[in-house]
Amino acid sequence: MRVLVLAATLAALSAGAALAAGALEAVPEAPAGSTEVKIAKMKFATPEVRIKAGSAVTWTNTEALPHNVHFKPGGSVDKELEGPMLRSNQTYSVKFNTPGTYDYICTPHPFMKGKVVVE
Ligand SMILES: [Cu+2]
Repeated sequence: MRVLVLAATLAALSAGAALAAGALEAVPEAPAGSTEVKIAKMKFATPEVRIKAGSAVTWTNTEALPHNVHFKPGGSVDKELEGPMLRSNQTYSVKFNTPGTYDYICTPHPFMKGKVVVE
């Protein structure tokens, strides 16, 4: 019985941790199975990607002009996330914990738009 109570407590704690992490979070490295979106010619080459909750998207800037990925609050975005400017061949990864639709732009080029649909 004590083991069961402990297991339930641990489950509750990890659920709390997932909530604390928010709907989306930057991760330091591209996790295995991360979906890649290339940035080229002032565009997100795959403007809409579909992933499963708990997986990640990794953006790679393939051109000399710096770009970033910027999620503003609204829709499924519960907290603003503005990625660093990426130089050529730099990457940025975001993990999506909650199903929903996440729109983003590039901060200096707001006409660059993309969307991550999390199922
Ligand atoms: Cu840009």
